[in-house]
Amino acid sequence: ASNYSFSSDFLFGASTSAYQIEGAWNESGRGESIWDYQIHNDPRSIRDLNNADIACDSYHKYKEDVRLLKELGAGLYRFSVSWSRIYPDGFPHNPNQEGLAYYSNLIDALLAENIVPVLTIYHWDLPERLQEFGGWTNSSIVELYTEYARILLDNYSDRVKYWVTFNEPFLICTEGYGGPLFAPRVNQSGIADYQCAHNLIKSHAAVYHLFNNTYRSKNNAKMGIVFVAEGHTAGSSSAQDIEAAERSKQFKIGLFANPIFGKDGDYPKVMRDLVAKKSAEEGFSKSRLPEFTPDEIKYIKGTSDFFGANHYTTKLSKYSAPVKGVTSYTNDMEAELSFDPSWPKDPLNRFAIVPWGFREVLVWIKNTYNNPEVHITENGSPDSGGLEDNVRVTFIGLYLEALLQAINEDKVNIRSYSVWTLMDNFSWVRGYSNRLGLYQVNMSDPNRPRTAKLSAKFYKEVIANRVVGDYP
Ligand code: GCO
Repeated sequence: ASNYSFSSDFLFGASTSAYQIEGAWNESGRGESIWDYQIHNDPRSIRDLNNADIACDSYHKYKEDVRLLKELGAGLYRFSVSWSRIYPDGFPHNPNQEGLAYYSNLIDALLAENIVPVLTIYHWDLPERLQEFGGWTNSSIVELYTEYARILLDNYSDRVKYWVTFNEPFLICTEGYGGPLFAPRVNQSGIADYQCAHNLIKSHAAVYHLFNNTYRSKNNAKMGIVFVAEGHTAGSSSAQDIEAAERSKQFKIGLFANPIFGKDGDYPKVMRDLVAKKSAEEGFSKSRLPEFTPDEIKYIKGTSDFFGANHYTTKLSKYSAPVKGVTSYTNDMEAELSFDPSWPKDPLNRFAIVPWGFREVLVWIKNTYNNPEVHITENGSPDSGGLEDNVRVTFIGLYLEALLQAINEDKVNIRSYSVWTLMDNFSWVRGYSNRLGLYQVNMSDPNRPRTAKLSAKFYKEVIANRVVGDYP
């Protein structure tokens, strides 16, 4: 237990995402997303051969979800909107009124229980039709995303206090457009296609300016963005590894955070220099990393009211010499990431449990981006889903204690903490084999019943008492 407590205005919550919980994939006018398309055409791309056609069936059971949040005493709920439930083919025409009504009803149900809605505009589920035009690698996505965000702002900015433009741009771009697993899985050779990052950052800035100019005043809301905020600690005390740890954070967090939160904006200098050098060696006529014009740098800088941090684990970062002739994001980074074998892991052996690494990366964010307002938008630990989730209780206890140290000793400006996730849901390529919920969902029961695990009871106590209770 820690001798610190959470202030009365600190918000506790839980996060989910549309594709992972809603189901009703083709009901009430929803169009096909890149994940529907991938899974329906290649079921083997999901490790347990499952799909999210029904998932937690939250499209029909959202009132029950709100009841779970109320039971926890949650102060906020972070959820995402499915673009293809609003504009079925992604293009801004014939908005789907049933889709607009679903999220309006969810927001009203939350407000009725004094739960603050945190709306994520994009959490990975691009309408498939837009991917046929290249998706995030086609610069026309900027305008399409802006029009999608506009209709959400028109409909919900009277009630939504916190807006998030994107969830984990790092995974959207380096996995979706540079890896073999995540939809849409183009560039499977790992070609570092920074075009996705370039268009995504411009999309974010365009929507922030739209929000700031036209919608913010409606109820003094805030808009931000949510990043993968994985910890990277030097694999040894050598100068090379200490530099590798900084460089890998600049590549993994800074790629998206520096243009928005950085003192001078633009991509991190270490990235611009390294990718330009490699691109020349590879025979490219110019750097694979696109350039922002001076006006774009100014337009993008400062376009966020808060820094959303998703944190699961920490890795050792060690210098890794670039391999000639390989064009990939990790090769550009010149660092290899690994878990120290002495660190404890979750029961599925997916993440190392390193609470001091959480504190370390929060201090790095504070120092690197001039002490922004920080929200912990995801933090959790996977297992195979039993009700006696003692490891998850211990994980949350340890990480909340690290959070209290970051707030009270390092003075990091952290305003909220949300567990990933409210209930067991579709964990992308891991299907339902990874369970991260505070509530168990029985996926073989058509009613998808939710049952509180030990961690829900533990978290409820933390929220009620504002201190971290004893844990196993
Ligand atoms: C999972 C992951 C979560 C989600 C979330 C990421 O569910 O398997 O651990 O982190 O992927 O959608 O933002």
